[in-house]
Amino acid sequence: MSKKTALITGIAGQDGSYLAELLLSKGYTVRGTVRRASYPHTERVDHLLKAYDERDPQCPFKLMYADLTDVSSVRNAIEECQPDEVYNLAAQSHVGISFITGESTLEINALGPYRILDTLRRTGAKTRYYQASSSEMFGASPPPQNESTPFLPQSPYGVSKTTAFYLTRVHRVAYGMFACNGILFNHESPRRGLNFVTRKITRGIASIVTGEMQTLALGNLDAKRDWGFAGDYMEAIWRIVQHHEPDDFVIATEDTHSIRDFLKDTFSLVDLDWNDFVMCEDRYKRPAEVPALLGDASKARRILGWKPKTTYRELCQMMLESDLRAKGLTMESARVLAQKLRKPSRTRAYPANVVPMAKAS
Ligand code: NAP
Ligand code: G4F
Repeated sequence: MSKKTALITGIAGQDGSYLAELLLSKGYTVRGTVRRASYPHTERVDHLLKAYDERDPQCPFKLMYADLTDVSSVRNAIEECQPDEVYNLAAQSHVGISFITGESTLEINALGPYRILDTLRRTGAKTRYYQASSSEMFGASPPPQNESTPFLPQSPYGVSKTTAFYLTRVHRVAYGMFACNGILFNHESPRRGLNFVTRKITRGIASIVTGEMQTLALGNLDAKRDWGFAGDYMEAIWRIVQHHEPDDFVIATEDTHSIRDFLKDTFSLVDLDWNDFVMCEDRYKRPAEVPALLGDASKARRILGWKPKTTYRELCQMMLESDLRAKGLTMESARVLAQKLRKPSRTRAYPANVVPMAKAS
């Protein structure tokens, strides 16, 4: 078993929680950063907080405060835990919101990694650094995308991640640091944030089935994404950091589906037709879109021996089951409830500002 210490920034996020579980299972001492404002919202890691006694100085799992916009907190975190590996997962991770909060997105996502890298460089320690880079950097570059595909970011988020990608490379090339990028395509789970499209849909279905919601408002349904399971992807990033030399890797399923497909494939699990429940609203459309993402992860397969275990269909099922379970339902009981919601014809009266998808062009 390893005796390494890992520092995970953004540990209370989707990926941070799965990575913490993985590293603890490998015998790591795990330290994770949360922001002051996140502290009461640690649902994704509460099971780990309960399992370990934080008062014990040797406790393998502890949270600490740090904010990537506050360099002194970044330095404190690194000095205090002296990590062998830093996994920088913290970010303003919502692409749509980055069009509204562009400045803070750049501050957190681009300057934040710089602050960590600069601190690590100054310590002179042999710490390995992982940067959570994103397929959003490919932007308008047509699929399939791999490590040689040009970056054409379409959003402030994409630009922030592209900057961080190059800052990571620069620290590797200029200072010989072990600094690597995982270019991860979309990965989802029952722990996905509520305002990302997959979770919005599966949670929406659960609320529709229980009668708490009648309709689900979404934006562009034509975009295509290469969706994998977050748990599988954490194994990939651990392998990137264990590789004998620092490098950049695309991590993807090599399978792509549109939002429309995801709607069809999840609503049909409870025998409903998504066209009866989904509205298209302009406020959920973005000023610029990434039309199609499909990763070519052959380098990771070849060099890291990594491939995803969970299929797209299993992911749809896993996410919907979890959201139904939170409402005390199983897939079977949801199907029974859903029977009453089936529409013989689409004759509903819609509010003036929304267009039923079946009628939208
Ligand atoms: P997430 O659930 O949004 O988690 C991000 C975490 O970062 C949150 O816990 C958040 O804390 C924290 N954070 C935000 N601003 C911060 C700041 N100023 N200082 C310190 N922490 C801050 O995102 P995720 O899906 O787990 O993604 C993890 C990383 O991978 C992100 O960098 C994301 O951009 C990147 N990525 C994700 C995907 C994907 O499909 N999931 C794909 C490619 C790359 P709060 O709870 O306080 O907001
Ligand atoms: O679920 P999304 O918000 O994910 P997006 O924009 O692809 O970003 C995610 O994946 C990136 C990797 O490529 C990460 F770097 C990033 O941190 C994040 O995890 O949107 C997916 C698609 C988009 O085309 C969006 O326009 O769904 C479309 N969409 C349609 N209606 C919607 C909605 N997206 C959201 N969030 N909400 C909607 O109502």
